[in-house]
Amino acid sequence: MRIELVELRTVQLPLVRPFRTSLGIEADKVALLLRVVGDGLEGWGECVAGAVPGYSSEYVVGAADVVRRFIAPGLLGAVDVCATDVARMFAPIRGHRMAKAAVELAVLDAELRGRDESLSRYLGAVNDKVPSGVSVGIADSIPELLDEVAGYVDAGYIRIKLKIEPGWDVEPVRAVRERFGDIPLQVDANTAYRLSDAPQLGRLDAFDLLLVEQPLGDEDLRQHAELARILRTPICLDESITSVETAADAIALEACRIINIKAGRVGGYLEATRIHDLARANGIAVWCGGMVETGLGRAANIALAALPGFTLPGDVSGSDRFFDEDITEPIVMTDGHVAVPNGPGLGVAPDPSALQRFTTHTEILRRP
Ligand code: OSB
Ligand code: MG
Repeated sequence: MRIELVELRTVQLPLVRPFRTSLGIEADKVALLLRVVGDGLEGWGECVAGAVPGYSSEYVVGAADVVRRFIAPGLLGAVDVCATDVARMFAPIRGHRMAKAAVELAVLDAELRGRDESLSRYLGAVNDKVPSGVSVGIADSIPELLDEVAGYVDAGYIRIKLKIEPGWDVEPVRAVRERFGDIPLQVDANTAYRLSDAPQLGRLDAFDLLLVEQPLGDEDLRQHAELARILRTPICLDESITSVETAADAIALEACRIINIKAGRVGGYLEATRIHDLARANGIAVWCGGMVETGLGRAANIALAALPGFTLPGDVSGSDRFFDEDITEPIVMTDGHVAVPNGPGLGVAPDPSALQRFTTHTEILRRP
């Protein structure tokens, strides 16, 4: 398509409850949304960078700056842009995968709408609904955690993920196991441990967890491989997997048995499918991670999670897990599953009134 306009829009949505991880606590979701317009088509993308560079080095204002200065001029100056060209076009810009992923998604959404094809079909989805897991933040006390988990179990979520950190690991896991029995359960440390914590992490082996996600630092592939030889619980990597190349290294080093795929973290949905294919060919299970996306990114994640290698439930919860009101029609979880959107492109679009109410900043860039 010939892109005439790029819109950068920042939204801020209150969370139904603060979300606390080993990285910090957030009461609102701040997201950068991108809109591209051209050839009579419109496409939307959501950038998963957070308000602060905690989960990764990217953050909302930085991502907006990269798009404004280095990506939008390329998009607006090109005769024709195809989603499959976006990664190559902007490869000279190092890193900034979350910003690039959002751009690629917006272009892809527009293109797919133009030919009336859904993102799920384009990516190779084989399921029309996917099992819904939920990520549960660090609580102030065990009783409060159990109340929150009870709400999700009653709502029908079929897998629970507990955020952990040193001082909040064995006891919450034990309490959830005692109260809820053998539900599918896993934990996520967001890099909070060191290899020298292996004995403490080893105490989690008693609880038959599906996996322990990213216990060590994002650059500690070799140390994860060492930890994997000590633990019985399978290691899943999140932050460490930033590309198909790092996925290949992690697999070769036996640093993980499972990969959490987040399209934003790896530079886009196209790279995400390549990691899916590589993992599948190597007998590595994958599941779809989440970044507290609005309905836009959430719909795209559900499409990805419908690919055949996604054999574990993802962090693909209903919109109401995080938001009283979403900027799109809400993603609804029923009977432990979310439906894979089948409309053209993302299959959802922002509601103009909700979008307006949650917008904190808008910037429009046009073809010179
Ligand atoms: O590590 O998976 C993570 C949210 C923000 C940043 C990192 C992570 C998360 C989650 C939430 O666990 C998953 C979701 O969106 O449901
Ligand atoms: Mg994680």
